[in-house]
Amino acid sequence: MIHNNPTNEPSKEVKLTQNAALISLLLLIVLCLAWEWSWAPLKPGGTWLALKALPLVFAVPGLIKRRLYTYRWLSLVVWLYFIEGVVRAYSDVGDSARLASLETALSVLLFMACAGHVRARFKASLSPSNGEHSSAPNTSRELSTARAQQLIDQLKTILGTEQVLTPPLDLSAYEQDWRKRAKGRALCVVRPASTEEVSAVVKACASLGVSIVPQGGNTGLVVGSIPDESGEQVLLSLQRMNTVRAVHTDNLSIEVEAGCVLAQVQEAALAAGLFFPLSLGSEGSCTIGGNLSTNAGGTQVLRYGNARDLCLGLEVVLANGEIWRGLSGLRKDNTGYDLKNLFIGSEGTLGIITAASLKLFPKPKSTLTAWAALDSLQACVKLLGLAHEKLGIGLSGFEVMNQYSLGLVQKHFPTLQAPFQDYAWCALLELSDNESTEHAHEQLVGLLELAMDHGTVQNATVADNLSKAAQLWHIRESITLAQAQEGLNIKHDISLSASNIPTFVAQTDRELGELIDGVRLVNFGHLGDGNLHYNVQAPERLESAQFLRDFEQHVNDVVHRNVFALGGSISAEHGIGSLKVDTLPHYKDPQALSMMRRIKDSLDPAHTLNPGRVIRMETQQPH
Ligand code: FAD
Ligand code: 2HG
Ligand code: ZN
Repeated sequence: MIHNNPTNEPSKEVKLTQNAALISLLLLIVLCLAWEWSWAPLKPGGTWLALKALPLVFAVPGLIKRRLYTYRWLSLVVWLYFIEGVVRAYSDVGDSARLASLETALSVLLFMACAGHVRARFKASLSPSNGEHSSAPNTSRELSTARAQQLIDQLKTILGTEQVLTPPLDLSAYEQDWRKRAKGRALCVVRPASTEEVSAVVKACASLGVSIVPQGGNTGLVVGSIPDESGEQVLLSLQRMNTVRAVHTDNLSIEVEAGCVLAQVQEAALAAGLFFPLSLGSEGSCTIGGNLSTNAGGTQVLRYGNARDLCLGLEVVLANGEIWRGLSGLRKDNTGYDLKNLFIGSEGTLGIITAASLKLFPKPKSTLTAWAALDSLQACVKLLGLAHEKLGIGLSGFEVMNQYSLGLVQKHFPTLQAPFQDYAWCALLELSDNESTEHAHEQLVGLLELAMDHGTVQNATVADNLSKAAQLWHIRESITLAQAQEGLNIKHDISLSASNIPTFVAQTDRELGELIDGVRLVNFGHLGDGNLHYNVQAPERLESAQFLRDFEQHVNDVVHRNVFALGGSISAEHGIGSLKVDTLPHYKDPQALSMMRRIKDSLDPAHTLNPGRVIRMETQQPH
């Protein structure tokens, strides 16, 4: 969006042409009235002349307020006065002919003043601002077009022409979200390659009040990384900032640029004999900047924490283009507020992360994966408790999937067949052991045997090699893709105490079953973190877009109300984006929202960083 800059002062040329236009317009009005008075008082011709003055009178406030369309409209209309004046000057006699000549002259003057004014405003809008306020007030769509072109030219100077992508190039890869829930339109896509370039881009945009949407891998699930539909936002892709700056083996840390793909960071750690535990189904395309901006979770949170817990420091470009270099890499630093944590999870609304210092870990000696079949979600919670008790810190992953979600995977990816069919729920357990594979095996098998003896687990298997383990994880990670193949759907990423999840599911399944005949519930997630993806697919009889139109709001209301009643959160790991921005105020503490607004106001006072995401400010109304 292009925002007005209230401090813009008009240039001398703009003022001069405005004065000339106003004077000639007022004289023209006086002339029409005088003409009526002296030549054709109260006669039909005179009445026409008085009516002629009326549109001119209406134009006065428009000229005073410098409305561009009034100038354009007037500069065309006065041609009628000019032609009429010429005709009368030659055909009339006496006073009437003299007044007609005067009308012709004033019309020419007014036309020139209006045309000059439009030109002066256009020129002013194109003048380079270099961080200073431009001389033209940005009060109209016409002007924003000129400013947009000015900005694109400036961005090309900063980045080189080939790194500023504009229509008619196909920008849909940047403009369409992963879930195909929304498509925006960017003014342009910029692809900076360094922190300094990001800073220069942000400064150029800030000087014109143009908003920026940062984008990493564009795998976000809440529509936060694409532009809105205005065609006035700059999409800033971090993908070219993909250097691993350093691996500090002694300090168990790594410094990477924000556009590094998550898998690239994992590989760099492994190449140094270490381990970076963040792991998501999208790790082949999501970026570390996106992971930090969404505070991503994934499948290892149980043991290692989410993206926030893995971050030691950040480098950030602020909304005014200043650079905060906070990459200390220190594990302890109590010198005031923890600034990095403001940016983590802020979804690009407070600053643009350009680099990060991250924690690495010793690689576990052995990692074993098991698949268990269970009768109920309650049994899954019981197994989780037992796994904590028996495996202790070794438990690094505990995922659950309902039968329907596994059926969808099998339908769309027939080679991905789950080990057991016909069970209401399955659990995927991972043990990371620092002694040996034998030790890990003994522990995991011991746990599963005990759980089967208790009747908690119905059936189970332990993957006896890495490729079998990878295959089990592949099944789990493919649910999102299978759901996408099945059609548009409603996602929920809820957070509850793990022990409350069965109550939530039982209640919500019942309510949705009553609301929507044949509704399909695709439930899976990170039970070990109390994080369930309670996803809702259209009944087979309904077309998915129609289903969303008819039911999305009702479904969301039921799910969110039940989560709220159990003291949970409506977003555990995916964030708020624009999909949940208008839901958040219903479920978040008003005091917390007020503090969030104050933080946003102080770090991004012009609200130009990813506006309309996470939290609405007063200037950002829903479309
Ligand atoms: P984008 O989608 O590009 O951006 C996400 C948000 O961050 C946007 O608001 C954007 O403006 C902002 N942003 C991006 N980069 C920056 C930056 N450098 N500075 C400031 N702001 C920035 N998420 C999980 O948490 N856990 C999962 O298990 C998980 N699994 C997934 C599986 C699949 C198949 C898919 C498609 C997605 C999954 N996700 C998961 C969601 C998504 O991958 C994560 O949210 C991820 O962290 C987004 O990273 P990205 O680089 O794609 O960010
Ligand atoms: C996962 O856990 C991701 O696989 C995606 O968070 C969840 O598709 C989803 O709803
Ligand atoms: Zn998840």
